[in-house]
Amino acid sequence: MPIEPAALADLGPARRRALFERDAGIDAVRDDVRDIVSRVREEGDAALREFASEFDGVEVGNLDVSDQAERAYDEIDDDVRDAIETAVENVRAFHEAQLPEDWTREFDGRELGRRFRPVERVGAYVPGGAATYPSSVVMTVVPATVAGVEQVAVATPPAEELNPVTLAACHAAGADRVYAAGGAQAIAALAYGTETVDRTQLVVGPGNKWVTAAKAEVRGDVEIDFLAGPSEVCVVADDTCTPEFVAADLLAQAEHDPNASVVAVTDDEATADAICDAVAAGLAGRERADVIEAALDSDASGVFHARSMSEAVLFAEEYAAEHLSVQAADDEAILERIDNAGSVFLGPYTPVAAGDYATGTNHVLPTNAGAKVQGGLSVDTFLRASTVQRLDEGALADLRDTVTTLADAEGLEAHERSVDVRFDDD
Ligand code: HSO
Ligand code: ZN
Repeated sequence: MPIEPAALADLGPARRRALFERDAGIDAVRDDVRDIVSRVREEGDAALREFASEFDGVEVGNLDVSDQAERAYDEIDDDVRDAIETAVENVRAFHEAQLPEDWTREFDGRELGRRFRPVERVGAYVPGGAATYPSSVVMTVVPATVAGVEQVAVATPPAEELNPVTLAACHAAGADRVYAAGGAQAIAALAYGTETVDRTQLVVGPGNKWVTAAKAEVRGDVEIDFLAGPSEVCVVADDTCTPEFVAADLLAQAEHDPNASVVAVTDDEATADAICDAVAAGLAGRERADVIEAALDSDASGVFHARSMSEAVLFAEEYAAEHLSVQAADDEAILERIDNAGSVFLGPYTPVAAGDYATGTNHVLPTNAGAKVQGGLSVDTFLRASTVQRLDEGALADLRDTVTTLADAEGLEAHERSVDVRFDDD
């Protein structure tokens, strides 16, 4: 179906809901996912094997395939290995720059500080199946190792023959374990452990609606990064954009998943028409045209024209996309006015795909408007901050009245006493 431009002003409430309260099909699979998660919890490896046979059509022998990673690394094509290494290097450099330093400062005689320590055991989900995602290995494992995580496990869907590039990326990025487990069942295994899969403390990574629903299900029993479901992009463009570039970025994210959401918004009607034409022209000949068409067909996707750039910006802000691309003359000024975005791509030569693979920024980002409250995967995801304090006698004396008064107000007399006992006058 050809994609038609629509005026933002004409969008009815149902369409606005589909755009702004999109859930990428996650709600609809929650019940099924709950069953899968509890089966893995109860039956462990046996459930993983059964689901592999049912969903992936694979009879899995060994669930732990860690020993295949190094061999795959040695055997893949040199150019692919080099590309993985470049991506690892760029992602490592950007994430090393994020490493916080422990600090201590004096606040009116009180010595206060923060120190950062890595989580010990992390599980990273790496999608597979219809498409394979060695890049997601890099995006999850490298930041974890930069943070100093001791044990990083990767789970990726089983296959008759596991994708060698994904395995090689596990080795290059420094994964300690690799499991052949996919979908909701893999998330359950990482969250609760099985005979083969070590229980982890934090589960991260992108996934389809089942994986994302499973992360929502196990949240609470295990820490998760955030919900990183099917891909999204919002392009804000003006009449200086190259419509073919905008269309190419929409088609690229649409090819991830039939539940992907892709939108472009512009203040110029002719530009909206040109983007639609370029989408139609660009669709022809795409290998994954069926997936792309399904994504374009969604009510959460579309090409829109606004009456002004201010209206376009308000739309983008409300949409809160996983990826925001600004292809307009005054991109910095537009960026200045948008707070809600997982990762921002400025200018005509910054396709989202560059960040997907190799600029160094992370491609595991919040979807479904999660960007309103959350940033993407980073070194911080894998660190916890403790606070530290030391008072000398004088500093405690300065604070004595405040603490004892508040303790008294709360009726906690032993708290009061624990301060007073330290003074001779008591
Ligand atoms: N755009 C996806 C990441 C990805 N793209 C992986 C290509 N490979 C979600 O940010
Ligand atoms: Zn992508």
